[in-house]
Amino acid sequence: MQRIAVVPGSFDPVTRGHLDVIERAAGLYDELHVVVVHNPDKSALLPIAQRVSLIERSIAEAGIQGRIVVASWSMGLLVDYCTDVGASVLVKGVRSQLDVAYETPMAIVNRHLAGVETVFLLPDPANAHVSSSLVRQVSALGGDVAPYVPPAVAEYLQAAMTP
Ligand code: COD
Repeated sequence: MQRIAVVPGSFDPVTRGHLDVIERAAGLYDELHVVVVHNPDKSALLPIAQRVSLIERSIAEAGIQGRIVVASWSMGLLVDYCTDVGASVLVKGVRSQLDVAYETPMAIVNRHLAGVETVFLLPDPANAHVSSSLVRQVSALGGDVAPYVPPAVAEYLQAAMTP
Protein backbone atom coordinates (compact mmCIF):
# COMPACT_ATOMS: atom_id res chain seq x y z
CA MET A 1 0.00 0.00 0.00
CA GLN A 2 1.23 3.49 -0.93
CA ARG A 3 2.03 5.71 2.05
CA ILE A 4 0.75 9.17 1.14
CA ALA A 5 1.20 12.25 3.35
CA VAL A 6 0.26 15.93 3.18
CA VAL A 7 2.39 18.86 4.35
CA PRO A 8 -0.04 21.81 4.66
CA GLY A 9 0.73 25.44 5.32
CA SER A 10 0.19 29.05 4.37
CA PHE A 11 3.69 29.12 2.85
CA ASP A 12 3.50 32.92 2.55
CA PRO A 13 6.27 32.57 1.43
CA VAL A 14 7.91 29.14 1.70
CA THR A 15 11.02 29.31 3.93
CA ARG A 16 14.13 27.21 4.52
CA GLY A 17 12.32 25.82 7.60
CA HIS A 18 9.38 24.62 5.48
CA LEU A 19 11.74 23.17 2.88
CA ASP A 20 13.59 21.18 5.53
CA VAL A 21 10.30 19.66 6.75
CA ILE A 22 9.26 18.91 3.13
CA GLU A 23 12.58 17.22 2.35
CA ARG A 24 12.52 15.07 5.48
CA ALA A 25 8.85 14.13 5.00
CA ALA A 26 9.55 13.20 1.37
CA GLY A 27 12.04 10.66 2.69
CA LEU A 28 9.42 9.08 4.95
CA TYR A 29 6.50 8.59 2.53
CA ASP A 30 5.95 7.20 -0.99
CA GLU A 31 4.12 10.32 -2.09
CA LEU A 32 3.98 13.78 -0.56
CA HIS A 33 1.48 16.55 -1.24
CA VAL A 34 2.57 20.05 -0.27
CA VAL A 35 -0.68 21.96 0.02
CA VAL A 36 -1.10 25.73 0.22
CA VAL A 37 -4.10 26.53 2.41
CA HIS A 38 -5.49 29.99 3.11
CA ASN A 39 -5.22 30.68 6.84
CA PRO A 40 -8.05 33.12 7.72
CA ASP A 41 -6.17 34.16 10.90
CA LYS A 42 -3.32 35.67 8.83
CA SER A 43 -3.29 38.53 6.32
CA ALA A 44 -1.63 37.29 3.16
CA LEU A 45 1.25 38.83 1.21
CA LEU A 46 1.41 36.56 -1.85
CA PRO A 47 -1.42 35.24 -4.01
CA ILE A 48 -1.95 31.48 -3.58
CA ALA A 49 -0.82 30.71 -7.17
CA GLN A 50 2.46 32.55 -6.56
CA ARG A 51 3.07 30.58 -3.35
CA VAL A 52 2.51 27.31 -5.24
CA SER A 53 4.91 28.41 -7.98
CA LEU A 54 7.63 29.41 -5.47
CA ILE A 55 7.32 26.03 -3.69
CA GLU A 56 7.65 24.20 -7.02
CA ARG A 57 10.73 26.24 -7.96
CA SER A 58 12.30 25.81 -4.51
CA ILE A 59 11.81 22.02 -4.55
CA ALA A 60 13.34 21.81 -8.03
CA GLU A 61 16.29 24.03 -7.03
CA ALA A 62 16.94 21.92 -3.92
CA GLY A 63 16.77 18.68 -5.96
CA ILE A 64 14.52 17.14 -3.31
CA GLN A 65 13.99 13.46 -3.99
CA GLY A 66 10.62 11.74 -3.88
CA ARG A 67 7.25 11.99 -5.52
CA ILE A 68 6.02 15.47 -4.60
CA VAL A 69 2.80 17.14 -5.72
CA VAL A 70 2.32 20.85 -5.00
CA ALA A 71 -1.29 21.99 -4.82
CA SER A 72 -3.64 24.45 -3.15
CA TRP A 73 -6.89 23.77 -1.31
CA SER A 74 -9.79 26.13 -0.67
CA MET A 75 -12.76 23.78 -0.91
CA GLY A 76 -13.30 23.18 2.82
CA LEU A 77 -11.73 20.88 5.37
CA LEU A 78 -8.09 19.97 4.87
CA VAL A 79 -8.96 16.34 5.68
CA ASP A 80 -11.25 16.34 2.62
CA TYR A 81 -8.16 16.99 0.50
CA CYS A 82 -6.44 14.11 2.32
CA THR A 83 -9.37 11.79 1.61
CA ASP A 84 -9.48 12.88 -2.06
CA VAL A 85 -5.82 11.94 -2.62
CA GLY A 86 -5.74 8.90 -0.30
CA ALA A 87 -3.45 10.49 2.30
CA SER A 88 -3.65 9.16 5.87
CA VAL A 89 -1.07 11.45 7.46
CA LEU A 90 -0.52 15.20 7.90
CA VAL A 91 3.07 16.27 8.58
CA LYS A 92 3.69 19.50 10.47
CA GLY A 93 6.78 21.18 11.86
CA VAL A 94 6.72 22.29 15.50
CA ARG A 95 9.25 24.92 16.56
CA SER A 96 7.97 25.78 20.03
CA GLN A 97 5.35 25.26 22.72
CA LEU A 98 3.25 27.82 20.84
CA ASP A 99 3.25 25.63 17.73
CA VAL A 100 2.35 22.59 19.87
CA ALA A 101 -0.53 24.48 21.48
CA TYR A 102 -1.79 25.66 18.07
CA GLU A 103 -1.43 22.29 16.34
CA THR A 104 -2.67 19.89 19.07
CA PRO A 105 -6.43 20.60 18.85
CA MET A 106 -6.29 20.50 15.04
CA ALA A 107 -4.51 17.14 15.15
CA ILE A 108 -7.17 15.69 17.46
CA VAL A 109 -10.05 17.07 15.38
CA ASN A 110 -8.54 15.86 12.10
CA ARG A 111 -8.25 12.35 13.53
CA HIS A 112 -11.85 12.45 14.77
CA LEU A 113 -13.15 13.85 11.48
CA ALA A 114 -11.45 11.49 9.08
CA GLY A 115 -8.98 9.21 10.85
CA VAL A 116 -6.09 11.30 9.53
CA GLU A 117 -3.10 11.18 11.89
CA THR A 118 -0.70 14.10 12.39
CA VAL A 119 3.05 13.54 12.57
CA PHE A 120 5.15 16.32 14.09
CA LEU A 121 8.74 16.91 13.01
CA LEU A 122 11.11 19.02 15.09
CA PRO A 123 12.87 21.73 13.09
CA ASP A 124 16.52 21.69 12.21
CA PRO A 125 18.00 24.02 14.87
CA ALA A 126 19.45 26.15 12.06
CA ASN A 127 15.87 27.03 11.02
CA ALA A 128 14.06 26.93 14.35
CA HIS A 129 13.72 30.72 14.47
CA VAL A 130 12.51 31.09 10.87
CA SER A 131 8.91 31.96 10.02
CA SER A 132 7.14 33.41 6.99
CA SER A 133 5.99 36.38 9.07
CA LEU A 134 9.61 37.18 10.00
CA VAL A 135 10.55 36.96 6.31
CA ARG A 136 7.68 39.27 5.29
CA GLN A 137 8.72 41.80 7.94
CA VAL A 138 12.45 41.76 7.05
CA SER A 139 11.60 42.03 3.35
CA ALA A 140 9.14 44.91 3.83
CA LEU A 141 11.79 46.85 5.76
CA GLY A 142 14.43 46.32 3.07
CA GLY A 143 16.53 43.65 4.82
CA ASP A 144 18.26 40.63 3.29
CA VAL A 145 16.03 37.56 3.50
CA ALA A 146 18.46 35.19 1.73
CA PRO A 147 19.46 33.36 4.95
CA TYR A 148 15.85 32.43 5.64
CA VAL A 149 14.36 31.49 2.28
CA PRO A 150 15.24 29.38 -0.76
CA PRO A 151 17.04 31.30 -3.56
CA ALA A 152 13.91 31.44 -5.78
CA VAL A 153 11.99 33.20 -2.99
CA ALA A 154 14.83 35.64 -2.21
CA GLU A 155 14.99 36.53 -5.91
CA TYR A 156 11.22 36.97 -6.14
CA LEU A 157 10.98 39.15 -3.01
CA GLN A 158 13.94 41.29 -4.06
CA ALA A 159 12.34 41.94 -7.46
CA ALA A 160 8.93 42.60 -5.85
CA MET A 161 10.40 45.11 -3.40
CA THR A 162 12.53 46.95 -5.99
CA PRO A 163 10.73 50.16 -7.01
N1 COD B 1 10.77 24.88 10.87
C1 COD B 1 9.90 23.82 10.93
N2 COD B 1 8.55 23.91 10.72
C2 COD B 1 8.08 25.12 10.41
C3 COD B 1 8.90 26.27 10.31
C4 COD B 1 10.30 26.10 10.57
N3 COD B 1 11.14 27.14 10.55
N4 COD B 1 8.12 27.33 9.99
C5 COD B 1 6.86 26.87 9.91
N5 COD B 1 6.83 25.55 10.17
C6 COD B 1 5.66 24.68 10.18
C7 COD B 1 4.52 25.23 10.99
O1 COD B 1 4.60 24.90 12.35
C8 COD B 1 3.34 24.55 10.31
O2 COD B 1 3.22 23.20 10.76
C9 COD B 1 3.77 24.48 8.85
O3 COD B 1 5.19 24.60 8.85
C10 COD B 1 3.16 25.59 8.01
O4 COD B 1 3.47 26.85 8.57
P1 COD B 1 2.82 28.17 7.95
O5 COD B 1 3.10 29.29 8.89
O6 COD B 1 3.20 28.31 6.52
O7 COD B 1 1.30 27.81 7.90
P2 COD B 1 0.14 28.03 8.96
O8 COD B 1 0.60 27.68 10.33
O9 COD B 1 -0.49 29.37 8.74
O10 COD B 1 -0.85 26.91 8.36
C11 COD B 1 -1.89 26.53 9.08
C12 COD B 1 -2.76 25.52 8.32
C13 COD B 1 -3.40 26.16 7.11
C14 COD B 1 -1.93 24.34 7.86
C15 COD B 1 -3.78 25.15 9.40
O11 COD B 1 -4.53 26.28 9.72
C16 COD B 1 -4.63 24.00 9.01
O12 COD B 1 -4.21 22.86 9.10
N6 COD B 1 -5.85 24.32 8.61
C17 COD B 1 -6.81 23.29 8.32
C18 COD B 1 -8.16 23.90 8.14
C19 COD B 1 -9.17 22.88 8.60
O13 COD B 1 -9.44 21.91 7.92
N7 COD B 1 -9.73 23.14 9.82
C20 COD B 1 -10.69 22.29 10.43
C21 COD B 1 -10.17 21.12 11.24
S1 COD B 1 -8.78 21.41 12.24
